[in-house]
Amino acid sequence: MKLYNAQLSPFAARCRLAIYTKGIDVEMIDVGPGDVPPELDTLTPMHKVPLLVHGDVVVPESETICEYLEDLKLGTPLRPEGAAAIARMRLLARIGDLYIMEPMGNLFAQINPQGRDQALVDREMIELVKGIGWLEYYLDGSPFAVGGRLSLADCALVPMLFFFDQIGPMFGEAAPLKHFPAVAEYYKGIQRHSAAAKVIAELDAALRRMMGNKA
Ligand SMILES: N[C@@H](CCC(=O)N[C@@H](CS)C(=O)NCC(=O)O)C(=O)O
Repeated sequence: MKLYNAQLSPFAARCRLAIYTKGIDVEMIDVGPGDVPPELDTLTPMHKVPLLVHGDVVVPESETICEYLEDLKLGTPLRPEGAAAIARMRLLARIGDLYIMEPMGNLFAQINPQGRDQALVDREMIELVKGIGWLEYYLDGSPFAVGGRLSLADCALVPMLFFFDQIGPMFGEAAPLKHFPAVAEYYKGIQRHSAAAKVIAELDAALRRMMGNKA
């Protein structure tokens, strides 16, 4: 099995967290900016990472990849028990995908203060804060998003919260998580999980490389 991966991509990081926690053997093919393996475009017209290739099966989209790995029943299961807990897991991941990653992606494009569109930043910040506020409602400060162990909800949320924590200061908010105590408590707790800590360290290194390259 191979994963076309980018170390800085929150979507690829979500899949890496699932893969590391499951303890399964997946070859990582790193795709850098301007360094896209030519076969990628023959595998999908979507031109995005992550992309999983498993024999003849080609799976784009981080959530679909994570659910596919679950359905293969390899390694540690990452779905909680019971319909209600599974619905909660999917809801949290969906809040992240639809209402957090969307404004965060738009803000990420505005990191450079030169040429920044402040009206766009103000608009997207309102949306981002709204999305994190919904997480605040649904999280209870436990170290795992749902139940007593890591699930696909954590795989989705950990990379997002890493970026939320990091980009706040770039837009004048030194400690953005302090406004969301349950989310802050959760994010602190989940970092005691070794695979989550590993993915956060990888994102941190990749972000520093990117910022260093820009400087
Ligand atoms: N919804 C997709 C988003 C994937 C995505 O946007 N990946 C970015 C990297 S963070 C990408 O490959 N962008 C290249 C492009 O859109 O051409 C997922 O969940 O996997």
